[in-house]
Amino acid sequence: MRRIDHVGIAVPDLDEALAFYEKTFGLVAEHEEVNEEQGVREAMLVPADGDPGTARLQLLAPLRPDSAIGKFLDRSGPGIQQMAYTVDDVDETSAELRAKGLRLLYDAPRRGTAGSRINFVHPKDAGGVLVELVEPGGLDHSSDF
Ligand code: MC0
Repeated sequence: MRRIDHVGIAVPDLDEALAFYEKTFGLVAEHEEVNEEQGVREAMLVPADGDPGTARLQLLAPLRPDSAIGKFLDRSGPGIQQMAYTVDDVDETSAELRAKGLRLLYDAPRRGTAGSRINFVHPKDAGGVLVELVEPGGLDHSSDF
């Protein structure tokens, strides 16, 4: 693991959550996108005048009730849904974790935020925390939004 990439928070309404985080904590969106496959509309937030290398806060709103975020909201309500780590090579890290006996959710990495490649460790194998592995894409978040 290189660093904490982002912490993902499930929210019912992305626009309301964006307004709340900006007004309350001074966090602003540097990137926003819809990921149909994951069933989310999401935004990556940073402190307005913060350290550019800081970990991001990700707000995740469901596109459909039967999506991962829709189910999470139903079961637990809004709150922290995932902890994401930056890795150099998601295939390699996934293989290492599988070899340690952890269940990875996907056989092969899928597309994440801003062209990243992602996989997840099942929360039951990681102390009750859904762990996301993120191999960053080539896209600069800020130019994308
Ligand atoms: C479920 N459980 C969790 C959990 N989700 N525990 C901690 N954190 C979570 N987020 C627990 C349940 O409470 C249950 O515990 C057990 O895991 C099995 O639940 P399940 O019925 O299988 O739950 P499902 O159907 O909701 O599936 C959970 C699973 C799913 C993690 C497999 O959410 C999934 O596939 N997630 C990966 C994709 C994802 O999260 N996409 C949205 C973010 P008990 O004790 O009751 O048995 S997209 C994203 O993040 C991208 C855009 C990006 O960053 O680039």
